[in-house]
Formats: sequence, C-alpha cells, structure tokens
Amino acid sequence: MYQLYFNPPKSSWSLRVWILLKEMNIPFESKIVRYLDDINEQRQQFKHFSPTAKIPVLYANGLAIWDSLAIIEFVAESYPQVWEKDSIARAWSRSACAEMHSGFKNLRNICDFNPLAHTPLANIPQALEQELARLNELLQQGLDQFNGNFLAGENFTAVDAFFVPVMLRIETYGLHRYFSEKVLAYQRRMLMLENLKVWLAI
Ligand SMILES: N[C@@H](CCC(=O)N[C@@H](CS)C(=O)NCC(=O)O)C(=O)O
Repeated sequence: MYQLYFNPPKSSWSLRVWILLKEMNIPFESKIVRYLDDINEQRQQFKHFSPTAKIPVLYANGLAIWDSLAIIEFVAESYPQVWEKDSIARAWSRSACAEMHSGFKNLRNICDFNPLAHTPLANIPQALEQELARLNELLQQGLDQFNGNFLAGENFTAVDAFFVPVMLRIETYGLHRYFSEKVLAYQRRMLMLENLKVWLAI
C-alpha cells in the first residue's frame, strides 16, 4: 500500500495529492508530519523521509516519489481514472496542472495558504489581479469546453485536485469578485466536498 507523508491542513501541495487519493478511493497509509518553528531543524527531520525535505512524498514499495505532479503521474499509471479519459480533456488537464505547478507565484506568495483563517485582502496588487484574471479564464475554459460539474468533464480528476487549494484561497482571502458566476458555482461545489471537510478537521 502507498504511504503518504503530509501535513494537514497547512500544506497546500499535500492537499492536492491527498484529496485526489481520497476522492478516487485509492488506499494509502497516512504519515502525518508537522512543521517546526525552527525551519533548519524541520528540514533535518524531513530529510529522513523526503529527498528535498519537502512534502508531499509518496512511498511505493519502499521507493520515495516526491513532488505533487510526479506523484500524481505515478499513481495514474496504476489508476488511469486520475486523468479524464478523453485525450483532449487529458491534455488540457495536464496543461492546467503544469500552469498551476509552475505559475501563479503572486497568488501563492501574497495569499499564503492558511485555510482556517479568514483574512480578506484590502489591497490587491496589479500583478495579483492579472493572475486572478488568468485563473478565472482557465477555470471558465475547462467548465465551458468539457461541459461538466468538474474542470475536465463529469468526473473529479487530478486537475480538480490541483485547484482545490485555490478554491480555499478565494474563500479565505475574499477574492470572489474576480470570478464569474459559473466559476464561483464550481468553487462552492469543491468547498462542499466531504473529504475537504475531513482535511480541514484533521
Ligand atoms: N513542487 C513541490 C512543492 C512542495 C513544497 O513546497 N512543499 C511545502 C509544503 S506545501 C514544503 O514542504 N515546504 C517546506 C520547506 O520549504 O522546507 C510539489 O509540488 O510537491
């Protein structure tokens, strides 16, 4: 069975992998690890199970797989339902995940992931505004093009998992005005996921 190292509810990268495994009913053993005030001490401890001293890390047959995107691709080899079946939807999903993985830096830096806090932003810098506009465009495109309740169609897949932390940020930082009605309806559906409620309560 897989083993997943993660830190709920604080670690947004862990949340992506965790919620995907949960929504797909893929069995795994939970290895909860906690951040320490002393980052050097934390990195020393995390280094025992993570090559980068970061989380998430998935173990399969004693082998560490690190980085959320690599973990998801590895799991997809055994559970193809991780990605949508249609090849265009799959390619779109991979592009969207890659964009999230390497982009939206202002959103990540300015809106630190703190899913239990409610701290609406008074000032939104232009660089963040531009990212929010792009995010709305991306989410709207998935919902329009694949015409389902989820980003790539009728099923929850990896691309939804990748954007769950952003759905929480919209809520906690009060960013609703940057998104269309359709995207906000999707955001509400994601926030209603039972597994997300579990994550917030671990
Ligand atoms: N690109 C990595 C990012 C992993 C990452 O930055 N994880 C954060 C937690 S959300 C972490 O472990 N930070 C600890 C550190 O920077 O030492 C991924 O996708 O998994």
